Amino acid sequence: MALQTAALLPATFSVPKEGKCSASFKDSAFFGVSLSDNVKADFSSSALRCKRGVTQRTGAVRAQTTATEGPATTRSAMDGKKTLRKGSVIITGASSGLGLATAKALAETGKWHIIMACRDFLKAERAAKSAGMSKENYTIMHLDLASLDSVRQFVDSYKQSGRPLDVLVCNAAVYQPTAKEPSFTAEGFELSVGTNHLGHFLLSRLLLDDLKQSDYPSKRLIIVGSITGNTNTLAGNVPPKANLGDLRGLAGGLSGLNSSTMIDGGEFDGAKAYKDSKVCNMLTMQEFHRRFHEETGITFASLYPGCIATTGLFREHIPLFRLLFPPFQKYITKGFVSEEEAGKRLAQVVSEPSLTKSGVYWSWNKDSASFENQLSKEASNEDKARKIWELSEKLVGLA
Ligand code: NDP
Ligand code: PMR
Repeated sequence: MALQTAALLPATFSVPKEGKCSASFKDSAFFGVSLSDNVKADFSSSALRCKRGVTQRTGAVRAQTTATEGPATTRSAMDGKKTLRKGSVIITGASSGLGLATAKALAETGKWHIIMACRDFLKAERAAKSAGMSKENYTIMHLDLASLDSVRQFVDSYKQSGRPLDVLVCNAAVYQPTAKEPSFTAEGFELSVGTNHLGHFLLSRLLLDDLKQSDYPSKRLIIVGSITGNTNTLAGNVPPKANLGDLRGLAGGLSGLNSSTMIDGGEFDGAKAYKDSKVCNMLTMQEFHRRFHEETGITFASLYPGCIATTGLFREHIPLFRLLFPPFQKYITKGFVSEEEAGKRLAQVVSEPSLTKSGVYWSWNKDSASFENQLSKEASNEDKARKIWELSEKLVGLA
């Protein structure tokens, strides 16, 4: 297998020490660009494409019955000891991959009630069942991040449920590497940035007050990031690279009408749009930290959980990629992690008392120990973070 996958590596690339990158790529045979451009043409019909305006799933908003919970600690009548109530955590996109594995890991502790915020209610229900999660540990609520109306409805339903909010995990994402044409959210934003960044931006802004009010010992807002948005790594230098430019496309609304569908104003590229959205996720986490950490005590964090090469994220990639990507990551880059391991990592960021530092981008070394990682220049640019915040506020109707 190692031999097979070795043949997929680009003809030349240099790996600097500790993966810090100044890599050069030439003639990348499969995982890079040249071959995949040819193969893309053959397989693109298998991609699940949404056309403009039809991304919003129909289906009524449904929520299981929820119970109001009391203060974070109650004194037991028997022995006078303080006991901590179950924490309430919302996880977006908990119907598969990292979100599901995290929900499962937290449910197994018995210390958390997980609100699975998902666009496909039945898929989420089946996923929770097959993961062996018991009913009393989770609630499924409908959320389609590709519709700002749906985000607002979700927030209203959550507030009405009377449940406290202790941790919010912005995990859901879409990745459209083979798309030749852009698709759009209900409001007409390019789908990847619209879902991964703008949907989550509105969600977290609207739920910030609920987090603020939580009396849980540690309240957290976690936005999942990725190595591929960080150009200070080898993975982040695989073309197309993330680059937000001067944000002219974002300022124009990413609609493709009077502006580009890409944040930097360039030609549509689905893989780049995803990586750009991850940069927005990591910048948003830092902007939250600067604006609200001191005042609210909320821990804001992001992370790269490892390369979980088996998840549904790659569902729109060509079949050959899906076949070879897991062994490539396992045996060549050694960046592979199982869904279970990645779920445990994100569960640590949710609940570990040692991971309360705010403004941090967590990663794990090969012994699975967490460490504070360095973000690329662009993914830590304060000026860009502030501008993205302000432009995003306008796009989602908060300013
Ligand atoms: P999956 O595709 O398995 O999970 C993505 C989840 O997002 C699914 O539950 C999906 O729902 C949900 N989702 C997609 N669109 C929407 C929407 N419009 N509204 C609500 N939910 C939506 O991928 P992963 O588990 O791999 O990805 C999870 C996170 O991990 C992402 O943020 C990704 O960027 C990040 N990540 C992944 C890495 C990897 O190697 N896989 C590496 C680094 C970061 P549905 O089930 O209905 O499709
Ligand atoms: Mg990458 C240490 C090397 C490393 C790591 C950790 C990843 C993670 N990747 C690495 C290296 C390489 N990748 C190299 C050398 C190549 C060229 C052969 C390569 C290619 C590649 C492709 C085509 N890698 C990819 C793709 C994708 O389509 C994935 C992507 O970019 O999705 C946005 C991907 C990924 N590589 C990773 C990770 C974690 C991904 C999934 C990205 C994410 O979720 O952000």
